This record gives sequence, structure tokens and C-alpha cells, in this order.
Amino acid sequence: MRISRRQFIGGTAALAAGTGLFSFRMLTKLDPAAAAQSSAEPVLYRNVCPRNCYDTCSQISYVQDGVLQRVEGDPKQTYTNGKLCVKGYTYTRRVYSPDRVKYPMKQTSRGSGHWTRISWDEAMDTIAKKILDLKKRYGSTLPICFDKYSGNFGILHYAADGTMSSIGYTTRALGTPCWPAGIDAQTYDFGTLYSNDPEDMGNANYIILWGSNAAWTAVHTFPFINQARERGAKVVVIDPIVTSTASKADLYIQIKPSTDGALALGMARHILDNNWVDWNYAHANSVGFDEWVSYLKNNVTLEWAAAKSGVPVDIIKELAREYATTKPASMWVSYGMQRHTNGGQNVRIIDALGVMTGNVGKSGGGVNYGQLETWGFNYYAMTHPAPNGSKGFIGPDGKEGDRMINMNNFAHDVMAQKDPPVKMLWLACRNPGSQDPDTTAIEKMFASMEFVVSVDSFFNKTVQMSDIVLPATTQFENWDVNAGYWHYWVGINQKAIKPMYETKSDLEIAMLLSQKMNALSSGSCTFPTSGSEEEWLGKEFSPAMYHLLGITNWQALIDSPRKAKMPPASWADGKFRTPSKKIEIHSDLAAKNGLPALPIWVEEMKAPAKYPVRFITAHPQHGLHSQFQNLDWMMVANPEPKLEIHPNLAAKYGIREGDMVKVFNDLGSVTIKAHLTRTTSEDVVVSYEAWYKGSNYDVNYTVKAIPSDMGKQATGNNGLAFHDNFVSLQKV
Ligand SMILES: Nc1nc2c(c(=O)[nH]1)N[C@H]1C(S)=C(S)[C@@H](COP(=O)(O)OP(=O)(O)OC[C@H]3O[C@@H](n4cnc5c(=O)[nH]c(N)nc54)[C@H](O)[C@@H]3O)O[C@H]1N2
Ligand SMILES: Nc1nc2c(c(=O)[nH]1)N[C@H]1C(S)=C(S)[C@@H](COP(=O)(O)OP(=O)(O)OC[C@H]3O[C@@H](n4cnc5c(=O)[nH]c(N)nc54)[C@H](O)[C@@H]3O)O[C@H]1N2
Ligand code: SF4
Ligand SMILES: [Mo]
Repeated sequence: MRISRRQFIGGTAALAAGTGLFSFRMLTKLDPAAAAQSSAEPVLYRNVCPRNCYDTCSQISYVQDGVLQRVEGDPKQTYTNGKLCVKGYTYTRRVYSPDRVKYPMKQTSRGSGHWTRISWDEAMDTIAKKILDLKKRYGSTLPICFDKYSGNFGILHYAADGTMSSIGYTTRALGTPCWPAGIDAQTYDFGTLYSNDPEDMGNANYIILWGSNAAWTAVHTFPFINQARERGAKVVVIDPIVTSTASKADLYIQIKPSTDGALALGMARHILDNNWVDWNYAHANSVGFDEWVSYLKNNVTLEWAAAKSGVPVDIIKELAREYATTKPASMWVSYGMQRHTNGGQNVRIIDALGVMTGNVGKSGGGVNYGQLETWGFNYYAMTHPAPNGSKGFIGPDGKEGDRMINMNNFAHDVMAQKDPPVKMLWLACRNPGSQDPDTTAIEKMFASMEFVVSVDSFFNKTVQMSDIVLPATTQFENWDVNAGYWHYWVGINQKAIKPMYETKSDLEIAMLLSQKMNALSSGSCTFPTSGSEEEWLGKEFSPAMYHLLGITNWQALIDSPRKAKMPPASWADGKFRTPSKKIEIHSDLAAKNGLPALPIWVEEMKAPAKYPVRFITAHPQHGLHSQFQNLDWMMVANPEPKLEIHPNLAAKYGIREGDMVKVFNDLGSVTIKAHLTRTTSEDVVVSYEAWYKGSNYDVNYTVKAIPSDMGKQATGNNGLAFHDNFVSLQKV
């Protein structure tokens, strides 16, 4: 059935009510008839925004005569609720951007900007021969290093990982820069990462957004926060910066960075002193609670907490009373606040606050951070055996396999590898040139490579440092299935238009490379050489996944995204996944890993005398890291980066509005235009991370690869203390 846009909008209520009056035209293949036929009415497809974003929006794309006309939010997915963010509405500009990587290209010499178009066959031939050459020279494929992170979180895009597994054992970037310290904190406390349905935040009577800039980074949660607020809930934002989110709060608390644990301990002490503790919940569900209570009594005072955090005693008292006595109270601990050397420990202290007040396991409550319950796919595209006879790296456990290096110290770790050294890089869904700390080291590392392949849609900084770039499709040009790490929905992503130019998905690239590898050397690659994307998609669904979603075949997702059948409150059943099966306020596992067993205070990192100003480089509104900001509409909305600086601090350095400022430390520098504002404090400057088209702006020239305290347990490596970054300023 073909649906016109008018009918569709008119049918929104019916769709949402599930009357089935309007069903989407299901195209299991690109329908040549639809593409060829000139039609007045658009054909609608279901897509999912695959970016590394809390919201993982379900989208409806409107295609007319094979052209993507517009993209909207899917009204059937109640978290997306028919709306997108500012970035989501620019997708047509991404698909049809003249700056896209259109064909396979080679660059001679690397970094010269001298690109020539080559055929897919030549590209694959060059790459396959290089892989085989390295394998012959070093006796294994370990000199090949793979780095993929969050450009596209679609399940079929794990084929990029599969490309590597299927050629042999390789060197792999392991970890995540996003959220590892907090994941470990929640793993020590609750056994894994599992939060309430964000739609359940509407049931809260009190909400603390702890370091979350949701108004930019998770816009679709805001309607639920507002729902709660309309019912009378108070919303508190704790952040060193008066963000857009803070401007919407009933109470904004400007905290000194990295001291959230001190504030939470002060609150805990006040809750204890007033006996607002939910003793029944804490004693029945946790271990080590009384030990922590003794710590609070013996070590924590409100005056200490106030001095540490910069939050006055009266405010700590008010916050503690309101949080402990207004049930249910929801806390959202975001990723920004754990990017510190004590970030994980601070999350553990906040978790303990939730436990002490009995807010865990309750609808409208929770200490919410993220979830992976909806990610139980087969990962068929990702997992392929190494070819027979492959030689791997012998790990500490004596097992042969890939050689894992730290994604969060990538440049250093790549260069440190010996026997064999890393000689070739394969980058997909990843832009370390812009996103990794210590950009100078990244540049040096790229320069030391024999061969670099990147797969991307734009000529970003990483591509500029590559020998060959392979052009990637967008989500409108390939099939996929996507889950979110915040909401509970899973959606199918249909191929809505023919791939532009000669672009291919990471899955198609994997199949193509396998064909070439096997043609050159039979048995050298185990990746299947054929299969339609729909066939691949079908293989990703397990019976458990179907059960969770209440469907029997994946095609059902074309009719509507599905929400996992899980209770709205995580941990409602009280079955925690820790070794003791209880909440571990005292965690032996943490102690075994060299961390405090209890959620106690750990000192924050202090500014060195030479670099007294903290430089916070948080996530931008108009971009998702290095994506979107390069599009023409975004360049209009947000034409240049700026350095947010308090007038008093600016005065100290003789800086006025609009001056160019060199922000520097012993690692490097970045020059940015000053914007004087009281939204930041007198010892913190702010500029939002990522890549600006045609500019060398990159905050990561100043950011050291300082590890956060946690992450290794659940994600393989500790996170990054991005916000423990200290600089000095100079007017230029
Ligand atoms: N528009 C947009 N959305 C995004 C992204 C994006 O780049 N752009 N990125 C996505 C990704 S990958 C991620 S990981 C998430 C991140 O989502 P968020 O965690 O919401 O975002 P951040 O910008 O990393 O940090 C949020 C806030 O943490 C504050 N902060 C820093 N240090 C501290 C501290 O010590 N204590 C407290 N209380 N606050 C602190 C910062 O001032 C900032 O305002 O967002 C996702 N969504
Ligand atoms: N200073 C500072 N640095 C930070 C942070 C910070 O707060 N401050 N935050 C960190 C965080 S939380 C994160 S998550 C990282 C993000 O680091 P990355 O995951 O590297 O970030 P992106 O900019 O999203 O880059 C992904 C690349 O994937 C490409 N891509 C998109 N779709 C596809 C596809 O289908 N196939 C292929 N092959 N490529 C595709 C995009 O064009 C883009 O170039 O940055 C980190 N860096
Ligand atoms: S970037 Fe995030 S909020 Fe925006 S459309 Fe994509 S998933 Fe939705
Ligand atoms: Mo992230």
C-alpha cells in the first residue's frame, strides 16, 4: 500500500493506536518499479538513526522517484514519538552532500590531498595483496590493526569486525571512550548495566540529572521529564556548566568538576542523620551497607562535602531531604560526569544513595545509566573463524587469539607493539584523527604506518591520513537492525534508496574483500562471499530476541518497531547479577581490582600550577562527535567553534569577546574565538568537541590520554578522563 504524506499524518493517531489502518509498504528489496515510476506520492520506509546517541530514533523516510525527500520521527515508536533532533532532520543533506566519499579513492602520497578515483576491483586487489604480503612477511595477520567504534551501531555493521576475524588474528582496539567507568561502577554494584525504561521517568516525583546535558545529548527523554514535571516533580541539574539542560531545571547546582562523590556523600550523611534511610530495602537487598554507614559517620561531614564540591551546606541539605523524602525519585547519571580519574568511584557513591533511599527497583526511580538487555543478537556478521593455520597472539590466559590493545590509548599502544609491529590500519565507523586524545600522537602513529585503509562517508581527518578510502553507505542505502542503549526499542532499518554513487555498506565490503582474498589465495578469508542483506539480517535474530520483542519473524519489525517486553523498572525483581546476588555496597571484586571495596571518597585530580584552567570538551549540540557539523545546514546554524570563558577569567588574560585565544598545555594547543559568558565558572573554559569543516579545530590536541579509574572489568579497558584536562590561555 502506498501512503501519501497527508494520509500518513492524518493517520498518525490511528497508527499509534495500533488499528493497523495504515501499514507501511514493505519493500524487501529496492523495488525497481517504485524507483522507475514517477509518482506524486512518496513511498515511506522505516529507518533507524544508527549514531552513537542515547535516542537511537526510529525514523520514517519519504522517498519519491527514488529520491529521499525528507526524514521524520516514527510515531509508532513511543520514545521517538514522531520527532527527531536538529541533526536527524538534516539527513537529506548528508545523503546528498557533495562532499561525500563517492568512489573508492587512493591518495598519493598519504596526507597530500591528492586523491584519484579507482575501481572497487583495484581497491580490493590492493588491500588484499597488502594483507597477504604482511601475512607472508610476519607469519600472521597481527600487523594489521582494526579500530571501529561508534560511527554506526547497526548490528550488520559489525561485519566490519567480521572482516578482520575472517582474515586471521589481528590487533584490535578494545574498549569504549563513552561510558566504561560508569559501567564498571554499576557492574560492581548491581552486577551489570541495566536501567529503568527512560519513558518511565515520567512516573518520577523527583528527578536529578547528574551531569547530563540531555537537552542536547538525549532530547527525546525530555518529554518524559516534562511529563513528571507537569505532575509536580522537581528537576535538579548538577553540572559545572550552566548547560541548556540546566537552564530548564528547577534547581541548578554548579558543582566543582570531579567532586560529585563528595556531594553525594554529604547528602548521604544528612539522610543518615535524619533517619530518612530505607533500612528495610538496604538490608534486604545489599551487602556491606552497615560498613558504609560507619564510614559515613566517621569520615563525612557536610562542611567537608561543601568545601570539596563547592555546593553550600544548605543546598546539600535541601537536595538530600528532597531526594530522600520524595518517592519515587529518579537519578540519571550521565557519561560526562564519569570522564574523570575518580569518575567510576563517584558513580558508585551515587548508586549507594539510590540504594539507601530505596529508589532502586522502583518505577519512577532508579540510578539510571544505560542498558544492554536488548542487544542479544547472534552477531553472525561479526563472528567468523580465523582461516586454518592462522597464527595468533598468546594471551595471558595461554589462549591464542587477537592481540588486544587499548582503544583509549590507541596511538601509544599501536606504536608500542613489537613482534610483530603494527604495519597496517583498517578503520571503519571511527575517526580517531578527531576523536582520540593526543592528536599529535595520533598523527605520528598514522605517519608510521605502511598502509592505511578507512571506510567512511566523508573526507574527515582520519581519511586524510589514509592511503585508500572506501565509500560507505548511509542508513538509507542499506538494511540493518538497531537497538538502543537507553530506551527499550528495537527497529528495522530498510533500504530506502539505491546506494549513491559507488557506496557500499561495511557488510558488502566484507563480502567483496573475501571474494578477492580467496581469488588470490584460496582459503585466506572465511567471510561468506554472498548473501543478500535481508538474508544476513535474518541470521542476526535469536529465538530469545524474538521472544523479548514478542514477534516470530524480523519482517514484523517493518510494520512497527517493537519494545522489549521488560518491566519499566530495572531490578524490580531484586535479582542482582553480582557474585553475592545482592547489591554490593561492599564489592570484593572492586577490591580485587585494586579499587576501594566501598563507595568512599577518592581524591579528584588537581590543576597543575602551570595550567590552572580546566578545559571541558563536552559533546556538541549540532554534531554527533565529528558527524553532521560538516553539513551545509549545520554550518549555517553553527558556523564556528567558540571558547566559553567567564568574564573574570577572560579579564585575567586580557581577553575580550571575539578575540582569538590559544588554549594550550605541554601537549599541544588549539586556537578558538572567545565568547564571554557566565554559564561557566572562573576556572573552567568550555569548547565542544569535534571536527569543523575546512578548519583545523580539534580540542584533542590538548587532551591527554589519562585513564579514568574504572572500565577494565566490563569493557576490557579503563575509560578516559577527558575532562581532567588542564590548560593555560593566551590571547593571539
Ligand atoms: N548532540 C549530541 N548528542 C550526543 C552526542 C554528541 O556528540 N552530540 N554524543 C553521544 C555520546 S557518544 C555520548 S557518550 C553521550 C554523552 O552524553 P552526556 O553525558 O549528556 O554528554 P557530555 O557532553 O559528555 O557530558 C554532559 C555534561 O557532563 C558535565 N560534566 C563534566 N564533568 C562533570 C563532573 O565532574 N560532574 C558533573 N556533575 N558533570 C560534569 C559537562 O559539563 C556536560 O555538560 O551523548 C550522546 N549524544
Ligand atoms: N575531547 C573529547 N573527545 C572525545 C569525547 C569528549 O567528550 N571529549 N568523547 C568521546 C566519546 S564519548 C566518543 S563515543 C568518541 C566517538 O568517536 P568516534 O566513534 O570515532 O566518533 P564519530 O565522530 O561518530 O566518528 C565515526 C565515523 O564513522 C563514520 N561512519 C558513519 N557511518 C558509517 C558507516 O556506516 N560505515 C563506516 N565505515 N563509517 C561510518 C562517520 O562518518 C565518522 O567519520 O569520541 C570521544 N572523544
Ligand atoms: S542523533 Fe540521536 S536524537 Fe538525533 S535523530 Fe539520531 S538518534 Fe535521534
Ligand atoms: Mo560516547
